Amino acid sequence: MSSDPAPTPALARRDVLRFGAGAAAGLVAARSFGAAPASATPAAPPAPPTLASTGPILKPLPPEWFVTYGTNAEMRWDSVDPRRYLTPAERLFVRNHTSTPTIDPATYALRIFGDGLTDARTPERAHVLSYRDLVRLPSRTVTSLLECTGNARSYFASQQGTPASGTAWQLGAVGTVRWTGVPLALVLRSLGLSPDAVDVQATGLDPSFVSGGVDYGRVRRPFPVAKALDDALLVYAMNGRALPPDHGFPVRLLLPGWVGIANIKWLGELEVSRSPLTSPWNTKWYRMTGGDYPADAPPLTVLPVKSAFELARDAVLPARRRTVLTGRAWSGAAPVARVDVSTDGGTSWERARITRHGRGGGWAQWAYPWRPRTSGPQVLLSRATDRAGRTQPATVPYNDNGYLFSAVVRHPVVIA
Ligand SMILES: Nc1nc2c(c(=O)[nH]1)N[C@H]1C(S)=C(S)[C@@H](COP(=O)(O)O)O[C@H]1N2
Ligand SMILES: [Mo]
Repeated sequence: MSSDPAPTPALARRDVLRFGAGAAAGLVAARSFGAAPASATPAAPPAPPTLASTGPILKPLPPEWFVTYGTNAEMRWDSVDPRRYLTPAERLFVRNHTSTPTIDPATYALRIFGDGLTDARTPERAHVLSYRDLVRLPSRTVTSLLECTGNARSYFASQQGTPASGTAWQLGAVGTVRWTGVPLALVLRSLGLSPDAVDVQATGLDPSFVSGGVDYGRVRRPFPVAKALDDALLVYAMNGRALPPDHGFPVRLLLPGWVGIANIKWLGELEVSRSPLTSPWNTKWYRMTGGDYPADAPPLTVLPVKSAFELARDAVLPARRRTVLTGRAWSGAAPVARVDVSTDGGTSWERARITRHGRGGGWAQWAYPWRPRTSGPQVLLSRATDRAGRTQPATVPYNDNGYLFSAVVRHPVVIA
C-alpha cells in the first residue's frame, strides 16, 4: 500500500480547521482517544476458556460461546449475560467471506476516489487517509446493532420446510456494540462532494472471494450518498477499544440499522460516483431472489424486527417453580415498542416487560416470569413489535438465499 504511486494526504490541517470550533474540541477528544487505541485498555477482558483458534477467524471461539461454520461463527444465546447490555467484542459473531487479514495500522491507507468528488479522482490519484489521520478527526460514538442478513436462516428449513442456501445460522449472528468513528459525511464534505454524487462503494482489504470457481474480487458493496451523509461512520473502535482484527481492524464502515454486509470490514477503498454503482454483493447476493420475489427486487438495506430468548434450545426448566425468561428484541428501523411471549406453542400470548430500552440503534432487553404447571416438552415463542409498526409475522416468504428470516422462532424447552 505504501508503494502506491503519489498518494496525496486526504485531509490537510486546514481542512480539519474548516470544521470549526465545535469540531476542533472533538478533534482534541479524538486525538486523546486515538493516541494509543490498541493499548489503552482499562481492564483486561476475562480470559477465554479455550486456546486461540488457527482458522479463518483469529479470536478464540470457545464452544461454550460460539457455534462455528467454516469461516463463520455465531454467538450462543444461552451464553449471553442478561446483566450486560452490550455484546463484548470477544463474544460477537464473525462472518468472513474468506479470512481475517492482519493489517499494519502504520501502513494502512483508506483510498477515496471517484467522479462524485468535486475534484474527480481516478483510483491512481485517490485521496489517502492513514489510520493516524482518521483517529485525529472529530469522532462520534453510537450504539448500534450488527446483524448478518442471513441470521436465523436455518428456520427456513426447520420451521417452513423450505431450506435456503447459505450458513445455517440460528439466531446468534447479531450483537449490539458501541462504535466510535469518524462521520463519513465529514470526510466527504471536506474532500468536496459533487451535488451529482449518487453512490459510494466500499471495498474491503481481505482476500478476493472465490466461489464455485469464480473470482468475484474483493468484498465490496455500494450504498446511496444519502446514507453516507446521514449516519455512516468510519469506525475504529468498538466498546471503547480498538477494533479486534476479526471485526475489521483497523477501520470498518458502519451503516447503522442496515444489513451486516453493508458494514464493510478492513475498509480499503471508497469510490464516490455520479452514476449508480454495482457489485455482486448488491446484484447477485443480498437482494431477494427466488420464491415469489420479482427479478428486480432492490438491494437489501434496513434490518427487520426480531427477538430471541437468552436460553439454550431444549433447555430444561423446573416445573412448578418460577423462572424468569429473558431475551432481547431488535429492529433496524426503530426502537422496540413491545414484546409478547407465548409459553404454550403460540395458543396464548402475554406481554413481556421491557427491562432496558434500546440505546440509540441497539436492542431492547425484556423479561417474562413463568411458572410452568405441567412437565413435558413445551414450545416458547417471542414476538417483537417496533415503533415503526412492524411486528414479527408467523411465517415469512421464501427467498433462495434465506435472507431476513424475521418470523417468530419456535424455541423448544423441556419442563422437568
Ligand atoms: N471486507 C469484508 N467486510 C465484511 C464481510 C467480509 O467478509 N469482508 N462480511 C460482511 C458480513 S456478511 C457481515 S454479516 C458482517 C459481519 O461483521 P462481523 O464479522 O464483525 O460480525 O461484516 C460484513 N463486512
Ligand atoms: Mo452477513
